[in-house]
Amino acid sequence: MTRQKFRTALAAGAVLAAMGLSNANAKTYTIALVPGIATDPFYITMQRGAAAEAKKLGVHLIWQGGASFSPETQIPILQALLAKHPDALVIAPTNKKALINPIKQYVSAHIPVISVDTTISDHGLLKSRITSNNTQGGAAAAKAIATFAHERGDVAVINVKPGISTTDARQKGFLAQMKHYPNMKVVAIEYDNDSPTKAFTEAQLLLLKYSHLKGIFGTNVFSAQGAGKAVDSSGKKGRVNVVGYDAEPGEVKLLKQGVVTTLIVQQPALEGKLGVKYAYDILSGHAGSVPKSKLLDNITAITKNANDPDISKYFYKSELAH
Ligand code: T6T
Repeated sequence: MTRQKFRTALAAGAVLAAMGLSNANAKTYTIALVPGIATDPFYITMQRGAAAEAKKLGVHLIWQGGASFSPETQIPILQALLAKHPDALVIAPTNKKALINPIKQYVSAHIPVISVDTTISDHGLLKSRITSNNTQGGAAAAKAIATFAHERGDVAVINVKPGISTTDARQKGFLAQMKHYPNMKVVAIEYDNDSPTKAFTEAQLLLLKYSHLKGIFGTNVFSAQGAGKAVDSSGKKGRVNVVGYDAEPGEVKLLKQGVVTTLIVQQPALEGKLGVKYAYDILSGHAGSVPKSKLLDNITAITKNANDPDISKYFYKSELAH
């Protein structure tokens, strides 16, 4: 900026300030962030990233999630929020199909919608989709299990429930990669409905039924926690390798103990940050800079590198930002 332009800008700012128009007249956008479930450190970490970005941009952030990961709890939250008419919605839909109609209501009300983490199958309704590379993460989990098992033996999967874009893709990536190991077999796929106690019981039963089981892939926080605790309490640490997704404190503890041998870690704080940033860009007339799809890399944490700061900085937090 030339000196002259700088002086003019300063003068203009002073006039606006004198008129009380500088910040007072700038619109404060309200962005709603609806997680899959409010109590999961994955989404809590996402909220922290979103809150920091909202603060930076001067945006009002509403964070509202249900007590369970299900369309039955998420849809009423969306409907109540719609009555408040936020300027944009950033959402982790709990089902690929069931959330299409509730999201359509936002689109009809001219509220831009961005999906974060999970998504819906009707991508046309969304301004942007932000997610991790779940297929790659599933394949990485299969590679880790195969390495520990010397590419031999039976393995099982504990997943959440069918119909969730992220965990479906992880399972798909895992199964596709397992095909590369002719001496390995996926003997069971269980669904825990996002309950750690259900995952624990399922893993215990798997350990009893398949006495030579070499590994279990837990496809998210609660699935991995349940599998890890079952292997630990059965004394099978070292014989059955648990490879899990995510990195909340309980999983990280099991990783450090060597019960869980690998964690596929996501970047929820970055997802939250980008969700708010893209919504703000759309609202402030910069929609052109927002990608239709943003795929984030995963980080692989293993027992040996769990204390390395370059890895541990990605571990999830359990407290919301205020
Ligand atoms: O793994 C994450 C998330 O990516 C997934 O969509 C649902 O489960 C988590 O929240 C972890 O519990």
